[in-house]
Amino acid sequence: MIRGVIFDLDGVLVSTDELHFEAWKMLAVELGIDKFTREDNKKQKGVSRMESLEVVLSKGSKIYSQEMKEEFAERKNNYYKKLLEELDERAILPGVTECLRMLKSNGNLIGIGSVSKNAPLILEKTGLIKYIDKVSCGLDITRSKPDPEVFEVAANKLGLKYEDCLVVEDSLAGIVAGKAAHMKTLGVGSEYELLRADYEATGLDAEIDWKAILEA
Ligand code: B16
Ligand code: MG
Repeated sequence: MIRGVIFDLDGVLVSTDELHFEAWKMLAVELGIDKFTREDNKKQKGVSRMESLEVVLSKGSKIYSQEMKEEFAERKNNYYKKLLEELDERAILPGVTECLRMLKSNGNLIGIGSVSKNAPLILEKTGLIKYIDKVSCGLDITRSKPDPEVFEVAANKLGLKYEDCLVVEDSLAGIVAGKAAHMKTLGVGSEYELLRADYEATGLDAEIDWKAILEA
């Protein structure tokens, strides 16, 4: 029986994955890297800021010091935060609000499991925070997905056993992390068929048999 649902944020509840791509693209251009594409961006889903930077740098040929890499990551985050200034409820993906309301009225606890350090800001700006019982994000963890830490922290904060939680994710790293935490997984998004989750859907606006998932 599922008692808590732990949602990834970027790409599941909000469309901020597009803004991440724009900000990384700006940095790539500045570094003279013109081969960074949307296909590369898929590898950045659910992984930490520094790991995402490595994906960008792997498309160029220069070697940089740790200090320079930290400056690049900070620069990208500043671009990203600038883009987040415009963020509001319009960034909430289709079906999300209805889904969160349904889970609340069903008595389920709702958590966030995001490796983003900007997760609290995004939840505030979109107004989604009012549906969320506990947030586990990049500020709470030392290891990013596919390590299960972010979901374990979420379940611990919710006071739930791991096996009583469902993880909703759009990235392979996130599904692997959810399984490693011994949680059930629902894969959503355009690549859901590649995620090998326990359940799958094109998005939270799709036909999902929540009764069967929650009572399994
Ligand atoms: P930040 P999620 C992840 O969020 C993104 O998918 C990933 O692309 C990003 O690198 C990571 O957050 C770190 O984000 O730079 O804001 O700390 O999908 O786990 O909600
Ligand atoms: Mg995601």
